[in-house]
Amino acid sequence: MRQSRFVLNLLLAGAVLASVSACGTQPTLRPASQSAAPMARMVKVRGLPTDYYKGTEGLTGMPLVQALNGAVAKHTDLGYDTARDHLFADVADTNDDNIVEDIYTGEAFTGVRDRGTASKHNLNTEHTWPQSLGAKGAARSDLHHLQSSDAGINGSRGSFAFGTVAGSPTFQFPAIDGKTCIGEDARGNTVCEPRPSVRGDIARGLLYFYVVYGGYDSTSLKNFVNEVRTLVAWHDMDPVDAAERERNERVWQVQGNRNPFIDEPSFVARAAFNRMDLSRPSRPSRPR
Ligand SMILES: [Ca+2]
Ligand SMILES: [Ca+2]
Repeated sequence: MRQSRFVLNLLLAGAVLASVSACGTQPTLRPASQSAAPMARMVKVRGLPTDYYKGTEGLTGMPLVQALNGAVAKHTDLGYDTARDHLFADVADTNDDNIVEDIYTGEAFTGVRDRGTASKHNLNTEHTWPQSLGAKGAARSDLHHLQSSDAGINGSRGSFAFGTVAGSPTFQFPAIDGKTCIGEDARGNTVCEPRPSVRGDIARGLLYFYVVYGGYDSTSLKNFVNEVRTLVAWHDMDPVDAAERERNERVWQVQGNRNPFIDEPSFVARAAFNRMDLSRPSRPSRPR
């Protein structure tokens, strides 16, 4: 694959200690207009049962988060092996061409059909909410926050929060659209700033994770409290597209629950994550 070789060369050139300026990937994506859309505007979404979000009408803030938890938390725990097979076979390959991209660079890997063929390409499973911060048990296998990633880049990201790199990146990975950087944010915390076209996807996966697992005692909100403002901004900058909707349908088909922020983007603004006290005890409950 010409594109694959091109990106690989870029990676080899770029995955070094960087001496250039900040990540610098000014978003060129159009701002979303749907954030302020009222619930009444909700469009008909393929596969979405008409009463799936029943009980969320008129709610905002933490009451909305708790109602969404009630709607989406219950799902089938596929187990880690089966979940990863689905990730590489269909969830991350929404156009069914057996080509799966690395989330952070867009590098294309051909002939990927399951976790075994993914592994041959050094492609592994990125937990956008780190395992060390609570993606354990059912959460470890929850496809809504899992992404395909080159093992090396996955390792470089480690368990750093997502955010905006302010100074010179420590690492940068050139991508097919911009680059993914790791470096310090304006407060001196090390963060990962992904390429622009996946920022919204990652944000919506993490907001889902908070809704479903935020109430677990084993879930650490250490990253989330620092990254949530950025995630909300990324949700607006990188709106839901057709491929992301198709991904949501495929997760729904295999694990039986949906990401509400893909189905109805205005839930993000209504939840008012920016103003929510994430540390208070009335966090969402454990899935039943
Ligand atoms: Ca594909
Ligand atoms: Ca996107």
